[in-house]
Amino acid sequence: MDTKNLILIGGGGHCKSVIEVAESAGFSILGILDTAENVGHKVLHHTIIGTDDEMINYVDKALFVITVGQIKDPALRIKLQQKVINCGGQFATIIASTAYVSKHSILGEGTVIMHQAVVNADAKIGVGCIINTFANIEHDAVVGDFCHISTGAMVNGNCTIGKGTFLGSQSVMVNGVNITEGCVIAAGAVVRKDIVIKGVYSGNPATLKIK
Ligand code: JB2
Repeated sequence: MDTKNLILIGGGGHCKSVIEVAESAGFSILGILDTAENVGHKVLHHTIIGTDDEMINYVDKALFVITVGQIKDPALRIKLQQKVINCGGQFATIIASTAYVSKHSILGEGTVIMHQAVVNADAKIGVGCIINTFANIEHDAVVGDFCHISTGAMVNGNCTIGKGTFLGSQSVMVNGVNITEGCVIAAGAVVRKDIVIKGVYSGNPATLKIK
């Protein structure tokens, strides 16, 4: 198998951003899988070549990446990642040409580091994460599986983020704070102390809005 070939799962807005990233990193996109009504449509210069039922046809030809995005809830990304695994598929881990990723950091499979993001020394990023454009993951931070760290978010040194949490654009975690699993942190929120109850948080300091 040519590990520079990719099949993208999901052909919406997030897929466009991942195409930019993947091509900058030297990958070739064989095609996109989406829902039946979208087969044959184009996403930028690439074609939706089939549905998820056709994953099996590509396991020995390409690596996969989930390009359905994630605002709030990672359930669909988790389901699709599992479907790829069940077919025997393998995932690409993609780093944009303009991102900086420390050689002392660890990235999980299927994670995409978007343009201009930074992952600093000894940071650990789980599987299936989106580290979006201009996000900053500082030294020793730990990001759980299937998190989306949105555009321009700041995860400072020694922070930890539980599985499936969404960190909104330009939100900030001050040094060393922890956020539990499955939270939604609104754009611009400033997390100043540990968040231990799953929920939706916003403001500065970030406070619980919805449990
Ligand atoms: O089960 C599915 C499935 N369900 C929806 N399998 C596959 N392969 N694809 C699926 N989709 C497809 O995901 C939809 O048909 C559609 O083409 C795509 C979702 O596109 P949309 O543009 O609505 O959202 P997105 O997930 O690509 O992007 C969201 O998240 C990003 C992080 C948007 O909110 C973006 O603005 C955001 N940057």
